Amino acid sequence: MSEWSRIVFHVDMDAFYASVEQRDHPELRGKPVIVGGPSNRGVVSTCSYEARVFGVKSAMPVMQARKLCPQGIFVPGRMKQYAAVSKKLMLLFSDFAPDVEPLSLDEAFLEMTGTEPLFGPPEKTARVLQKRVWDTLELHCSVGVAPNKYIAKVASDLYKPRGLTVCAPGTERTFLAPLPIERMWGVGPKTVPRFHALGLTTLGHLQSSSLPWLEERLGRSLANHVWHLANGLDVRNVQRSRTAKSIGAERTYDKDIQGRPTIEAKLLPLIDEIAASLRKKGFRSKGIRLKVKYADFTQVTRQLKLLAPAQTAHELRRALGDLLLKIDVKRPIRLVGAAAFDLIEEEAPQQMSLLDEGQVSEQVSSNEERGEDRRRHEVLEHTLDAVRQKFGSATLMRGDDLLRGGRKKRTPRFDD
Ligand code: TTP
Ligand code: MG
Repeated sequence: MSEWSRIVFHVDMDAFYASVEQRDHPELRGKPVIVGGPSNRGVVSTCSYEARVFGVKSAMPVMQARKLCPQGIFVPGRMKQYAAVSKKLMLLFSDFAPDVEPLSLDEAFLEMTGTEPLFGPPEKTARVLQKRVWDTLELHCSVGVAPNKYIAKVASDLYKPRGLTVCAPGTERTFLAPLPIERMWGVGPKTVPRFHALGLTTLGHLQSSSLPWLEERLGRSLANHVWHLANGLDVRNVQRSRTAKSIGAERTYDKDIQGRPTIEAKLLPLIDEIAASLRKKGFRSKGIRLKVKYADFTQVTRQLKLLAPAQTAHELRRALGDLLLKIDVKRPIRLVGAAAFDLIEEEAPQQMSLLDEGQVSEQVSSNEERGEDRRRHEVLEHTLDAVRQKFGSATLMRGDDLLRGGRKKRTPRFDD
């Protein structure tokens, strides 16, 4: 059996913005590339490792970087491109891990616990991941492999670029002991002197201090934080990506459709799909969007903010019913789509919001009535999810689905 009861990867791209520039502009490869504002007044975002040997660093004024590295090639940043690369990167990570927690554009935690039977030992998997990142994106990354998030994050940064650093279970304290106090999470340049004044310059010093002694000198909260981490104790979970911005569904039809009843009928299964996906992923949506592409390929979208964050088909249907009033349903339509956006995690406290500007006026009704109605439908639809999961999706149909099957002529309506 494996010695690893928990495996966390932290992956961080090497000289991210600068490497993307070198990748996209081959003439920059092997050169000291400094990404920063176009004027001398800006600061350096990052620089290639070739520029780092001159002492150039992130957040340094461009003026200073020019002095340190006169031969440096200064390029303005292209945020859109970095964001696009980041998206591909995070997608690639999700091939390896069920839970990916992005920390910024170029770094993420991957929960790798339980992946050994599939991928083999974590060190080997980390190498495969590095190779996959290179083969797919032509970029290098460094990986930290550890039994928890804190150590994984420290590890990925230790031997850059192209580093692979493993801290095996049972070696946490010896791994951390020699590291300087600056490696502690949450200890910035302003706090470092407080530790130094107490003679604490390494994580090992924290390990050999007693918790009450630290609490007395640093306060309870900071003392507990640093003592636990220095001893390699970190139980925080990798939080699944919150990058989902919207959940949508759309269909293109062989024959154009038109008229409100037909469009409503076509929207119903899409709404069910979106609502089920919201519940499955643990989101509520604060906005809903309707998209229609007409036969002549012109596209119209209409959206509104919801009175309260929603995750039932019932609520989405009402909102989309309001949005349908805002489009021309008489013109032939080739595509209909809907999307829930502005997503929040399910646990987030729910508040009845006041109407936002631009909200459809028909939504105004008694908040209390709506709240009760919403809760009833949530319970109902969650129950349907559970029954469907257990007995299959054909087990339960809404009344309108049954009607559709039974009496062909009747078209289901949103207000059924
Ligand atoms: P980092 O991962 O901190 O830096 P890096 O990827 O450039 O270099 P390495 O990890 O190999 O040390 O940050 C990721 C990107 O975030 C970086 O490419 C540019 C941007 N960034 C800034 O814009 N300003 C900053 O002060 C820092 C630190 C980063
Ligand atoms: Mg980086």
